Amino acid sequence: MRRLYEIIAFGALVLGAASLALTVYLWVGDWPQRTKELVDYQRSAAENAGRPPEPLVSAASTRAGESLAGTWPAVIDPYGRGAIAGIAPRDVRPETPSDLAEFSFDDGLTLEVPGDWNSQDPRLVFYTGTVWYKRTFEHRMGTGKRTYLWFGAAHYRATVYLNGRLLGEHEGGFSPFNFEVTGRLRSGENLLVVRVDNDKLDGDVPTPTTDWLNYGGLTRDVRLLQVPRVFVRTWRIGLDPEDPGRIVAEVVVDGAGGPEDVSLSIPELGLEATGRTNAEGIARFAFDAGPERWSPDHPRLYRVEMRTGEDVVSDQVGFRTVAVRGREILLNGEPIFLRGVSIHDEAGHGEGRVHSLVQAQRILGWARDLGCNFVRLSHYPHPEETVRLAERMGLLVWSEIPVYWNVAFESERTLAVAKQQLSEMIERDRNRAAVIIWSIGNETPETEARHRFMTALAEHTRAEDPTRLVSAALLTGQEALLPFVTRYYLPALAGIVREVWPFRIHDPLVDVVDVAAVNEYFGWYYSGAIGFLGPVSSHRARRVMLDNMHRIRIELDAEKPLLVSELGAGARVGLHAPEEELAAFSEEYQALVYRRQLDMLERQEGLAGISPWVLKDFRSPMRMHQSVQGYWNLKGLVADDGTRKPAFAVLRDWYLSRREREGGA
Ligand code: GCB
Repeated sequence: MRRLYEIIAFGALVLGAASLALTVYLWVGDWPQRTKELVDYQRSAAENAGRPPEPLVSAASTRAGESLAGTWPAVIDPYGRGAIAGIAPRDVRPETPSDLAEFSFDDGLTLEVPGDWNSQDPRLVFYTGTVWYKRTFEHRMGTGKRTYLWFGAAHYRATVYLNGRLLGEHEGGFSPFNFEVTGRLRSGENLLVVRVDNDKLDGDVPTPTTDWLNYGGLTRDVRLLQVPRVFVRTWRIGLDPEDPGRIVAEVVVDGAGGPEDVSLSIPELGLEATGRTNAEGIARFAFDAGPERWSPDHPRLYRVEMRTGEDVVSDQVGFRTVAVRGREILLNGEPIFLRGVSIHDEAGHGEGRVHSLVQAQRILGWARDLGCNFVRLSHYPHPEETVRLAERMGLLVWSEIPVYWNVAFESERTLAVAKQQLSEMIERDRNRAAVIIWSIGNETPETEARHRFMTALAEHTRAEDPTRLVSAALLTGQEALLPFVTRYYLPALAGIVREVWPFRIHDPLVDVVDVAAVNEYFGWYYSGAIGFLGPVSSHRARRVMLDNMHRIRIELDAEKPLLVSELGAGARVGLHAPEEELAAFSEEYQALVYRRQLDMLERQEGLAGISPWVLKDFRSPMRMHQSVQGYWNLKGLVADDGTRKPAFAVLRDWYLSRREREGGA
């Protein structure tokens, strides 16, 4: 018996020693290179799975560093298999003819970065899933510097690998994010691999179903940023909402061991001050100042310069106030009517998502020609360049997160994802004077869970930025439509026409927001549906609606500014029919709808502005009438190639006459 114990004890000892030796070998052993890489990869995958990016470095395009834009080898991976054994992340290649490889970046697809993948390869037009991107770059170690790997946006999930190791992940397709890579770069060649997955789940923001194309990829620039050890990471600067005779600023310093001196100057105003960071790394400033106000008439920007230690960074900042008073929106204390248009982030000319200044100029140039002083950048944050350009052009901006239609309102995770997207949008654009409205969503159907969710988002927005207005584009659901149809529209179809047709919005979200924004489609869906389902012909249903549209009044339960955030009709360029035919998708019908809608809105009380749907036709898999729509939503005032439809001139004339009446740009 004793002998048996001895044998067991000895066996256990040998086993223990062997495992210890193996462990030591695994950590520090002289592995064959390939095995070591695999172990390093596996270790990083275990350690960094789900690791979020570091806090955002502001104004990345103004920072020293280099853009990694260019042509990147890429692999389409519909089943998401490339991560097995780190094959794709490590760019494993066969070394001998006998090596079996079932993945390779070489001699296959390449994609331009920045750019969505859908517009670059016919196989990817409607693709949903994973694409692997690869980029190698040379790096020379700078001493005393920190390096960040910055992405303008990756849609929808990005998993980032540097030199065969997982760095971390980011969820949300429209905001910038960055990983600090100081100490992780090699001198010489570095390997960057990014897995981008545009497959969305029901709990994501947005959900898989949207009325726009699910553009995937590294849609915005990718950069390496170099900053000193201690640097100005972000700032907020603007007029004090409590006392607009003062400019207040907060500068956030990263990497400081203790208090740091920070100076802030606005040379054109002769202002300069030095402050010290507090325990959170924040230095605060306040100046008595009377800068020229930023407005659409006068989009004045001032250069603001911030310094700490070796770091100098500057921004172009406009100063203005925005507030509501009763049913008015006030800009710099004066009521302003928002002559707007809704815009999707598409460049036109078949170029997919906007990723250059030239493209942003094209799109915003059309809005400018339309006579706009306002753009609704729907339904998600557009590129930073677009917002900055709008600011230089004097266009006010509505910026939105993609809480679109029916997201998982009951889910805590979904709320967290939506809040993160809000925070990232606000963090990026909080110093843009042009942005006056943060929108927390679009057409969310009224339920209690949705109300809790949206209320939490509104509170979150105000906590992050108390200086702007909060809104959400409301869905005119059954509560508004049913009484309208049964009391006014159906009787009119039967020949009983009432003088005024109230359209009352009861949505409790109106109480939560600062500006009540309503999407309405009297000239398109509402009359179209009656004609389709009801006892009258579509032609008659449309005729009666159009002839009575001037009677419609949108009513709110609250004394708040009303913005008609969508209205419109579809038209295909080249599709003509006499106006009396009321032919869906004809250019004439769209123009008629605009005329009647504007006639109605001219009489609307408490109207603070409009942003019709939509500036340009845009790709949408929901639009399946193949010979007419061909997977495009055709409600644009211009076609994708910029051809103007007659409705463009209708809206422009109205805007120009309003501008004349109201004054201003
Ligand atoms: C809406 C949505 C927008 C759609 C539009 C349409 O109400 O907000 O995203 O594209 O209607 O064309 O139906």
